[in-house]
Amino acid sequence: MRVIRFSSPHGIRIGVWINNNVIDITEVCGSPLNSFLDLVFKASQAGKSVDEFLREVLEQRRGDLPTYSYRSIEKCEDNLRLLIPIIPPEVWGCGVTYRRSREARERETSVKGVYDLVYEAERPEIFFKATAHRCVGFGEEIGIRGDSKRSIPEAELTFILGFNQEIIGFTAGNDVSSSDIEGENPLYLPQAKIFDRCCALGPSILTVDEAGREPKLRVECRVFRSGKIAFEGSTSTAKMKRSIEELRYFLCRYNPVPPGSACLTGTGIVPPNDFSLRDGDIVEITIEKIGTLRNPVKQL
Ligand code: DO4
Ligand code: MG
Repeated sequence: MRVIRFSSPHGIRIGVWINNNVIDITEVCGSPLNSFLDLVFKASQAGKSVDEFLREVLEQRRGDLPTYSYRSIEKCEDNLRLLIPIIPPEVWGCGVTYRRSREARERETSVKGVYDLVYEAERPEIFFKATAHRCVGFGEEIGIRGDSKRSIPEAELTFILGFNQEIIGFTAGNDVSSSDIEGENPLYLPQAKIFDRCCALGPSILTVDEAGREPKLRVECRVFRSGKIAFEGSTSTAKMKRSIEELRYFLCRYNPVPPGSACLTGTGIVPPNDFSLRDGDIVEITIEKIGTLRNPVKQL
């Protein structure tokens, strides 16, 4: 199933998104559900998977639960607003997991060979990407650095970790990056990756029950400038060199990543070298079954 976090005149809500309907499940279990992690916890207390738990709740209570149209939440109608689907204590990123990313980065870097090496190595590239207060949700501005000449969106399938470092769901992530800073020297990677509003997540969390552990999903990225498409590209997670489990394993090895953390799995879509995001652009990332994450760009 697909779960969203949104606000309504009643406060912050958790909803199940089915077709164009969002069913508010915040009040279905004794104490209110505050987050997707809460839902995972309540389901496990009941000895059920999240989808089993939700199916049971919907069978028993669907008629009495407030229901909204997803479009009205997306458009912020009636005091409704889509929120980041989880507040991640940590966000990590994986790199060079697609051939396209390796080739584009090898072309742009001043230090030849590092991307070729990591693409072939047993150990993947995994880097620290963001904390919750650097992340934004649907409709919020993503940042591009004022000291970068080439900022790009990176559309990435993103997994969310549960209480035991297991994957509990997937969302879409935008690993907004300053590719000229990264290209100048790979040691500048933290500055190319971590800054104000450097990561967008959303719009929903697709449960692992529905997605499976190794989902093969179409990923699309579009950038709109003055109403026209300035860049578009697509890929499929089937083209990823590494498995999701391999990335999760290396991320969590000797590393106590806290529950609710997110990990972006790398991009298979890289805009051409003469493209840079600009203030006022709109970036849309669509991942099959997860939905479309849309964010305006703000030059920092
Ligand atoms: O190697 C630098 C970052 C790579 C990355 O972010 C990606 O491949 O998505
Ligand atoms: Mg990336």
